[in-house]
Amino acid sequence: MTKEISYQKNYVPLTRDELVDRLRKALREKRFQHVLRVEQTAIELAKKNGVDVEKASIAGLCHDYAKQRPAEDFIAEIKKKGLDPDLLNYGNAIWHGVVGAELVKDELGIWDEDILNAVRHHTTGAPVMTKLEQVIYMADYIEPGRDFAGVDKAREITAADLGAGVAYQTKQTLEYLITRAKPVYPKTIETYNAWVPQYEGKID
Ligand code: DGI
Ligand code: FE
Ligand code: FE
Repeated sequence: MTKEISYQKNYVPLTRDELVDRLRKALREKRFQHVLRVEQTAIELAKKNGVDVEKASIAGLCHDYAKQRPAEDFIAEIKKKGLDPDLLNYGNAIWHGVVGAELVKDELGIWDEDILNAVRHHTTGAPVMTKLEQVIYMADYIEPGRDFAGVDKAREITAADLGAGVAYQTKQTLEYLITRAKPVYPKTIETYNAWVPQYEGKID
């Protein structure tokens, strides 16, 4: 059942309906539907893990806000905010979260650092993540529209232990990138070292 919550805490200067409209305008239909599913999955995981449901809704809706922006928007934002120039060596896969969070701040008026970090880290994870960041990282991976090999295992592990879910996704993603000879963003490796070895034997 879809849960629509009414925002009470001023994390965003918009109602939920207005925020949903902004996402609908920023994204193609398929991506917009993914964002709505991530929101619902994030709300469920938030309730289970003692995370603020309002933050989970906002971060779930906003996590891919910048996904369909042209490269020049990200490059301009990297320069404007003085972000790490190494970012210029990557592309949309990394930019839409790390740089996308800056666009969420500038354009949607969201200043809460926990929400912004959840957007920032939703693709790569981070060595230290709040419960909200873990919830968004996992909701993006296991929302009901996902159907890759291993997603049911990811759902089971995450239902039992949110942190183990983080470790499972991080290991799978690194394997996927290496198998395809893709560049690995340094933060992804830091996430791997911080999360995966401590779950050795429990996530395979
Ligand atoms: O935006 P979504 O498709 O909903 O999901 P996402 O933000 O988790 O992006 C997943 C993509 O990002 C997937 O194709 C793998 C890629 N990715 C994750 N970590 C890295 C990465 N790509 C590169 N090049 N380097 C990484 O470290
Ligand atoms: Fe994403
Ligand atoms: Fe996503």
